[in-house]
Amino acid sequence: MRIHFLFPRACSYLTKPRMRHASNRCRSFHCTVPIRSVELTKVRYPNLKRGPFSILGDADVQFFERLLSGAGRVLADASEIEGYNTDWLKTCRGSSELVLRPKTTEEVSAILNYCNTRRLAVVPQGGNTGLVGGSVPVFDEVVVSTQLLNKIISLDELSGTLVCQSGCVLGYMEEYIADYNLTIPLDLGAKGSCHIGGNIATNAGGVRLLRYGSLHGSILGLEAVLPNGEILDCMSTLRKDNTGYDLKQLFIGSEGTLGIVTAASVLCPQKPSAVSVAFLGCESFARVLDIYKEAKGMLAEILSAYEFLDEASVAVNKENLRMASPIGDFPFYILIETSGSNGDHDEEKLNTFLETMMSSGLVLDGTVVTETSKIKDIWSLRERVAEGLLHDGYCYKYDVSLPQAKFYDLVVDMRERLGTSVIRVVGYGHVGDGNLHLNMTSPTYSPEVMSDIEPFVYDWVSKYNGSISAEHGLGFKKRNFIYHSKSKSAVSLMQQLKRSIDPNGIMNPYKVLPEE
Ligand code: FAD
Ligand code: 2HG
Ligand code: ZN
Repeated sequence: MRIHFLFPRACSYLTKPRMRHASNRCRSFHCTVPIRSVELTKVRYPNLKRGPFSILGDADVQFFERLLSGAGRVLADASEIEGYNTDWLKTCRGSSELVLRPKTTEEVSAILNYCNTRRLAVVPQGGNTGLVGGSVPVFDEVVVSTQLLNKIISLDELSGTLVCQSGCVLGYMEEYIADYNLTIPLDLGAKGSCHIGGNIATNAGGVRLLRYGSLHGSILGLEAVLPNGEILDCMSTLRKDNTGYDLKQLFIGSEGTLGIVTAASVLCPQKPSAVSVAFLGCESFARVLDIYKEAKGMLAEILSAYEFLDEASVAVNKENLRMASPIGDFPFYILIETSGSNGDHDEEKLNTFLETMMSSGLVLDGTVVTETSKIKDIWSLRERVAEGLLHDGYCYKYDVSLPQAKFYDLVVDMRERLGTSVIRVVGYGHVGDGNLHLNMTSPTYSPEVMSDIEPFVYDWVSKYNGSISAEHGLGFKKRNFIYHSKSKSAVSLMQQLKRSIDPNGIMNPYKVLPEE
């Protein structure tokens, strides 16, 4: 048994944000599937009917060209818009003929007002890193991209309140406020491309949720444009405000079905001055949980992330991304991050914890790093699995909440069920949040494999009172399984709300709510 205190080799960090500008296609990831070979969604789902929306005409395009003057604001050329039609996973492809790139809330308002009057369906799109097919058209919806809504509006250093437009790239925001010793309460592998508006619309979780809680707490206010073009001002910067219904919460996690978020105020915590990351190996998932319990007790207030990967996930890094693990081979790996304000204190605590874990035999091997570049290297082992899986071909992706004790049984059951019909079944995720990422891959999309996975996976999760979407949302792919996690009365109220806010149903149709 040994603990290394240095990370022996450098790993590339492809998800590094491209800074100081917010033009943001997801180029940092390498997917092997060419866009044009992605099957059109309307072909893959032949029973799905296009809604009663108008067909885009020349007069519509001319209207938008007058509204959004300047180059690159109205895209109608097929080669320019194919990236906007296809999701990050290369599993959904729409047939939109128009992408609009507004710069101001007023422009968004004029766009939605026009689309509503004309009954043109709309898909809001941020960084297009969503994993449930929510950010791309299903048929020919107009894409409204927030790429140019990318201005930081203000920062109150004392309270840590950052106000910005919704198209700011998360990684850019992080870098911007680091100069003020602040940090963003949200962090995820797609930070180099995803927008804060997309994060809000999906209520993204990520690897800091354990420390800072969800966006329902960190978003102090927001501005959204409703489907009829009306601007909803809920742009509070107050920590406490109990005046009436908290309407902003409706938009957090609404996945573009109720309106377009155009700006937000984000509560940014103090940037921790001391961060350490440990990467540990252990023999079973039961041990992952035992160690978690000990970490909560012994690391307490400095514990900021507790993530796990199984052996099959680390094999993805090795085989598909040529990344090496800094420790030997083990059935399970744990990534623990501590963050605090006193390096000596935190290091002492972490070392005592690790020594206890090693001498008790719970941890079999490990490495600890404190240098920023090495911390990033270790994090990339965890954050790049999603990217590595794409190199296999097609990825069947599930993101579930389960009681922690049952968590890994789903992976075991799925592996047994699918056998050799898939390339691999991997399990990793946010243990501290009870959020498992279960992924299967095959060389190409297989309807047979799909029917072995669904509805089995959803029934399994429902049986243990879990959620079929912990953090990625329902989007297009999971909407018809909403009843596995929500009651009839809850879905019915959601439908009523949707109808009252968007009576013509133009906002992101075919997403979130089930087919009626
Ligand atoms: P998009 O993908 O463009 O859109 C997502 C949804 O939000 C769509 O339904 C879209 O219509 C809607 N939307 C976008 N912008 C707006 C807006 N301004 N107003 C209204 N609706 C809008 N998710 C997690 O929760 N945790 C993770 O740890 C995590 N890690 C990821 C790692 C990788 C490598 C990748 C590729 C994705 C990951 N995701 C994760 C999923 C994804 O990054 C998040 O869902 C992210 O919040 C989406 O932001 P986006 O700007 O890319 O939104
Ligand atoms: C993560 O936590 C993301 O890395 C992506 O939520 C998970 O791709 C996945 O399964
Ligand atoms: Zn995740």
